[in-house]
Amino acid sequence: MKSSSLVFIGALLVGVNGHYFFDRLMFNNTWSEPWEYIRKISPQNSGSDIKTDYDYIIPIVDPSSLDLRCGRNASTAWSYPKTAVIRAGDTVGFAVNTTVGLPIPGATIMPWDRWPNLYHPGPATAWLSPAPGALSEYTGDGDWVKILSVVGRTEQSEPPNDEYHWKHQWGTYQAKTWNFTIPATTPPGNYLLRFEHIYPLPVNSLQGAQFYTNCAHIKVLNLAGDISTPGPTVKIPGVYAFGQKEIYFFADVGNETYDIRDFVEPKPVVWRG
Ligand SMILES: *[C@@H]1O[C@H](CO)[C@@H](O)[C@H](O)[C@H]1NC(C)=O
Ligand SMILES: *[C@@H]1O[C@H](CO)[C@@H](O)[C@H](O)[C@H]1NC(C)=O
Ligand SMILES: *[C@@H]1O[C@H](CO)[C@@H](O)[C@H](O)[C@H]1NC(C)=O
Ligand SMILES: [Cu+2]
Repeated sequence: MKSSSLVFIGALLVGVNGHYFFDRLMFNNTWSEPWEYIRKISPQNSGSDIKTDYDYIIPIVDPSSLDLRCGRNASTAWSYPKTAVIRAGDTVGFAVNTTVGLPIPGATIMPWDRWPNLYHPGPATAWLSPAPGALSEYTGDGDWVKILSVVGRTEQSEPPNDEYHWKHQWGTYQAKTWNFTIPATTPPGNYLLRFEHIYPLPVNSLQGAQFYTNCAHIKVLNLAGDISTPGPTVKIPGVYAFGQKEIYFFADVGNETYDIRDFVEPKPVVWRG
């Protein structure tokens, strides 16, 4: 009895948390190695010396935290990732959870936990922030511009999931990777390229909305010399507020009354170059 209830608690703790990070960058039509071009993140401080993969995939839940910028403890480039050289107008992509760490000692790992896909419903975005100097020195405290917003389904989406009778399935739902272009008129220079997925949840749920984000180091070339000014810009953190109605709502499995056509994208608007 005792052991089965422990297993049950473990299943609950782990099972409700299909979490993820983005550890691989795709450019030049090639997937790089995990964390090769993406800033490494730190595990959550769980109080235990043993760090499991679960400690790495824990989402950011405080939108005012510095960790909203590039993931946990990643506004400094302590892992010194490489810089990907990319032409403005080229396609890049991020992949989900391709590295698996230590399993959680004694826990029941549910099949949906740490699946390499965007397990949760919700919108995805991508962002650029120019580094005034070397990317290894840049904390990301400058301006950010949004270059992608994925709400509804696109040709990249996984097939519709009939298990849940959602009005309209989120475009990135259960996607393993997502590709997009760097705007053709992006000024040349060094940038942090940030990918973000939000799992909207109401304030009074287990912990509120979950933010999943990682940053790559890229150098943009603009060979055509056709350059425009990115905007509008925001600061991260600062872009979202705790409780903001566009993010803090119930969009999950089981809310069959929610229709993603009602989703209002949080600011700022996308810069398309
Ligand atoms: C881009 O890919 C091509 C082949 O697909 C390869 O020859 C070239 O070296 C790659 N460039 C970079 C910068 O990785
Ligand atoms: C957080 O980043 C610093 C570098 O800024 C690094 O020295 C430290 O080990 C990181 N913390 C954790 C818990 O990994
Ligand atoms: C993104 O592009 C890469 C490289 O071409 C490809 O492996 C991957 O399947 C693409 N992802 C999607 C969702 O189409
Ligand atoms: Cu989760």
